[in-house]
Amino acid sequence: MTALLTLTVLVLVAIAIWQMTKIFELSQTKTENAEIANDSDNKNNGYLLFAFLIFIYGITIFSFAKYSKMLLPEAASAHGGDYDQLMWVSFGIIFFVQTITQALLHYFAYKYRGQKGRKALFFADNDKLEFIWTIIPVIVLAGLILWGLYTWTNIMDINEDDDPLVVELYAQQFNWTARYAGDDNVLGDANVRLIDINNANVLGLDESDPNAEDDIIVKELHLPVGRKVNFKMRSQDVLHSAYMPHFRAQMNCVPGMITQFSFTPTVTTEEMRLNPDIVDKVKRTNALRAEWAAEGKPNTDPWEFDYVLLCNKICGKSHYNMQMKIIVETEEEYNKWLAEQKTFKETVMVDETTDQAFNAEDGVDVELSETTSVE
Ligand SMILES: [Cu+2]
Repeated sequence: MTALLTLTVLVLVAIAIWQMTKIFELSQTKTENAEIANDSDNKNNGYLLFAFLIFIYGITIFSFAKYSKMLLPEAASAHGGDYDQLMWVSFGIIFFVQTITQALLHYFAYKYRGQKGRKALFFADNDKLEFIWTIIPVIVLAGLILWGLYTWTNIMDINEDDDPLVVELYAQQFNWTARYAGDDNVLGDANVRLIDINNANVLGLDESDPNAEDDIIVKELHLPVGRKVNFKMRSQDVLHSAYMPHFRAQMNCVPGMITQFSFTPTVTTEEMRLNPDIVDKVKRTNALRAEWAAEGKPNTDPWEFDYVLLCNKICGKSHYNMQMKIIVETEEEYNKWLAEQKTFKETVMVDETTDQAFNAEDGVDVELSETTSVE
């Protein structure tokens, strides 16, 4: 009720101001119509265009100075360099063209502003001009598109050559699970209908498929540096997207089908932690966290850099926190870690009558309780 009254009062005040303005205008004795822009109005608008141009350039320089540090560090995958190069060349061309066209656009709008007695020139066409402004974008765009297609084909070349590591990324609201193909490097069949939470078969592996026996299910992704990884993505519920920004990799996870992406990690986690951009970012983040800790805010433990797998499709209320840690390490470290993990056979198929067989240490049990508690 109060809101309605306030609104009514505001509307009445607005009407009163409008009426008073009208009366004021009518009371003025003037020779020319105030509704039509005169030379002085046009000139002012012309100068305002220059002011707007300065604003555009200013905000561009400001953004570069303030936010460049937010950009990702150098790519940590074999194809990442090509991807970045394509993006930076596209950015460069857009930046160059936009800087020049904005200046011309605003300058000409000022130069040919309305002036008493000035008439527009009728200009039918100019073949030469039209040819120039058609052929330049055609050549530039065709070049970018061809280069983009070539890069895309190279990146999306998923094959079984070079003995790739086969890893499944399984998405569900709101967490990730990874599955290694084991000694045979072949993932066992899986189906969402075979999921048996009570028996810890969280990914719905087909227990009758011999390929599933040596599969290893984990909540932390370890990758050996320099070895190609073929990812096979599945989703349990809605559209998710497996996004690994440091590796310049992203692929949608679609319920009912398997999507794929492949890349070779080239920089270990330890090496990336020494990258100047990362060192700087960690320093800035931890300075901020120290400030928050002083104010008694939660979640202020010092942060250490890690690669992450994020979800990049808004998939529900906890989408923002749907992530999994990725650790890139040497072949030896990777093999050592893998040897410590239990296979599907060891965790689920050994004794189907008890939940005790399930290894509580690898964290999948935590994931189970989350799965059942999420609405
Ligand atoms: Cu998601």
